[in-house]
Amino acid sequence: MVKLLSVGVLIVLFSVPVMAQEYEDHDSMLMDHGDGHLMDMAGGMVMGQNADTLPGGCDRISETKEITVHAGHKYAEKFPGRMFAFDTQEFNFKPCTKLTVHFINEDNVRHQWMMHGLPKYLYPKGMFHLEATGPSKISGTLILPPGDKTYLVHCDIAQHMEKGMKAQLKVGKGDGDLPSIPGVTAYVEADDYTATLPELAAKAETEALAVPAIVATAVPAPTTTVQPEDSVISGVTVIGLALGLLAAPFLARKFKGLSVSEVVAYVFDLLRAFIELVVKLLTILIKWVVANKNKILPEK
Ligand SMILES: [Cu+2]
Repeated sequence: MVKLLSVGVLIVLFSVPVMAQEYEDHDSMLMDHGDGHLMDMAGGMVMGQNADTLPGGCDRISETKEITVHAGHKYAEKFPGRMFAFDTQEFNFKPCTKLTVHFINEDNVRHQWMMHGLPKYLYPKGMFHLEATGPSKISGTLILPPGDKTYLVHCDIAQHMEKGMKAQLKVGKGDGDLPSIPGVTAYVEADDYTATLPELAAKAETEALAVPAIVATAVPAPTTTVQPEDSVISGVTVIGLALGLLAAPFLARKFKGLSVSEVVAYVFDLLRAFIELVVKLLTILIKWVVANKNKILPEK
């Protein structure tokens, strides 16, 4: 019993430092490479660090702010279809704010908090950029420019922005909203789940009601213009149209009142019957070819 207890105590003692080391802190290990570029050997990086140079148009630092931004898969769970996200999608600061960002990456991959559109004379490539190979924490400071502007903040690792790691930072009133900010603005390449089969069928029915007038005017056309090729094409077109017209209301009526799953089941049933027919025809064809081959072979 004493042995068991001591083992338990040992396990607890050993797991404490492990739990404490859940996040690697890059801040204490960073080496200054000059030009606001700080880096360590563990995958932590700050670019565009600027804690003292005022951007043009700023007389003084208006406010000193500190924020902590978390990044990770779990923050995307509330946004359908997204894989990664920051815990905050919109930031707002006064012009000329001295901003320190503590960036905590909670995933086991690399994430960034990358801000674009800053003045290039002060920030290399117009960027302020925190990068952390997680799970870890990294901090950086910048001074925001004057004026009302909306800045893009994202993770530049391939597909992470497209999969949701995107935010906007408004200085002053900002100058509009950026697209595809999870929970803020509409997703630009959103899938459309609104059109269901019964709705499409109903649409086809209303279109079918509108089309007969066109057919009526189209039919006499081949008789007046005596051009054989044209009349063949228009004849086929008219037959196709007529078949479509006959089929559309039939299908519309058939699908009306059915649930989506019933419609899908019906379509699959049709498909199955069609495939069975094709397979049957193919077997007949193969049998016929093989039979003919057998007949030919002895003759040689
Ligand atoms: Cu990322």
